Amino acid sequence: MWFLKIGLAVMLLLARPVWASVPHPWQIGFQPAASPMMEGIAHMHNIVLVVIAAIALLVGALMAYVMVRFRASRNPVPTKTAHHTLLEVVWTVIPILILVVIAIPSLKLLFSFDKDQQATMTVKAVGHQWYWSYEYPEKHIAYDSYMVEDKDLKADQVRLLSVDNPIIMPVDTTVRILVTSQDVLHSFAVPALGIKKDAVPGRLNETWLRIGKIGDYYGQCAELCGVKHGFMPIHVKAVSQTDYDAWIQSRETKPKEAQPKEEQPSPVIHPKEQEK
Ligand SMILES: [Cu+2]
Repeated sequence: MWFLKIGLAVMLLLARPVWASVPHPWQIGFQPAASPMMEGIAHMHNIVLVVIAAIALLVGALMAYVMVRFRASRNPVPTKTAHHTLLEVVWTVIPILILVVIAIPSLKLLFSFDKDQQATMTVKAVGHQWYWSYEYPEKHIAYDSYMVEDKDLKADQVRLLSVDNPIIMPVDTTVRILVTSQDVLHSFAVPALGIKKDAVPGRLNETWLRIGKIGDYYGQCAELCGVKHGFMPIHVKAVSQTDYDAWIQSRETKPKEAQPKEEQPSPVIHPKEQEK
């Protein structure tokens, strides 16, 4: 069993204490899934991959057969057949059935990304040219999040992906995510969490998130939004509930000026009063 021991030792060496979801050189495939949504996407991807591989093999084999079997030297007098009703019905109906089989789990997955009524907290992400700002409406916390420049990069930070103020989220908690923009179209995308939601000025898009393991998850703006589009990364820091509570407390004890001002409700004018 020596090979098992070596295998285990290699795995332990490669294992990192904290999960960091970043792209790697020569990576193929997705970043490891860290949310139910991304697990669903990876699963769907695997199903479709099998289907398309089978179709490509079948069509490739048929083409090869036709090219060899009906080549000019082997088949000098070609048949004049132009229609074959049964064959035409079969090659129309089978692809439709395949599409229906793909569409059912695909739509189910798509609908599951929508609102989650069981969300216990809310985080709002607002896109700006060119940074993100985050709000925790229930806790009256709001702050901006800028990319760390190359010259300021610390050893544990990732170039073009680390930010000064990440989003802090507790693990195993269903979080409602609201996404909007203050200027142009942006898109809030974090691959390992399976999230990509357009940030549209004047519109509030909603989705949800439930992170399974503690770690750092990186994403980027996924909608071409101007010259610094590639320099407004997203860093989601998933922490334990205790660490999250401690972070909330540390934010709440900050001086009042640092917190966003409560918006003054605009006076409501009754339509009848307006007519007078
Ligand atoms: Cu953007």
